[in-house]
Amino acid sequence: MLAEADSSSGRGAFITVEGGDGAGKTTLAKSLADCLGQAGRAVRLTFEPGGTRLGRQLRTLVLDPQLDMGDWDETWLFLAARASHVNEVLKPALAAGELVFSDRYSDSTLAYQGYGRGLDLERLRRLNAEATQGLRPDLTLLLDVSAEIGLARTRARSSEGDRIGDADLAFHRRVNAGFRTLAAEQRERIVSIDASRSASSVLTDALTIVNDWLDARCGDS
Ligand code: Z5A
Repeated sequence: MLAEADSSSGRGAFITVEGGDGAGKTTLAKSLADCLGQAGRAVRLTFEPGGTRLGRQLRTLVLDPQLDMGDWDETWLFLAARASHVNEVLKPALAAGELVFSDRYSDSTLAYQGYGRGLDLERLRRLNAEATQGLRPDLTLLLDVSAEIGLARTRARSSEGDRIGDADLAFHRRVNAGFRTLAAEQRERIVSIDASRSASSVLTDALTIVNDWLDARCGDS
């Protein structure tokens, strides 16, 4: 089995933003990248599935509501998108010393395919480690909001559904509970933020967490 490693072997820092549908990840990741970029840091904003050309094609397939697929088929598509993301975007950006924000990464597979679909968590962890070549986030911001609030936000934004977003409420509740379990298990890496509040309150908290983390990391080196 591949050993998991954080990005500290490179010069950059790898921060992921996770949470259920409509938690506000994309909104937050963009704002964080803007704020820290304006503060003079070399920042890279990327996302899954879809941070590469292959990833965007796989995203279209995996979210297509007209396409039936098994739970493991779905999983392999997310893992293939992740493998290309690691090779083409994440590793080069971290090697160049960038501060990388990824809107979703490997915790999403544990939450959605593991806790949501009920697939074997240990197998998913092993496959994640292979697809990522052991690249773990240094810090993860978990946007915690109820499935009801999250889905109401995404449905207010668009009536167009997708294969995973359209799953029933019980599925989305399991996903959110799964994210909370992951956060409780890995307090050193995953920090939860109450995302039921305004986007500006969420951003303020996230900036404090990230800046404190960056300062502490700087002090350690
Ligand atoms: N998936 C998976 O199953 N396994 C995996 O391994 C991976 C992913 C990587 C696509 O991801 C799907 O793939 C996703 C999980 C699954 N499930 N679905 N569907 P995605 O990230 O592209 O999809 P998403 O989570 O549904 O993204 P989203 O709908 O765009 O949600 P978001 O990024 O968390 O929220 P947002 O776009 O920032 O905001 C949504 C709306 O709420 C928008 O109108 C905002 O203006 C508004 N908003 C944002 N923040 C707030 C606050 N704080 N208050 C009020 N309104 C807000």
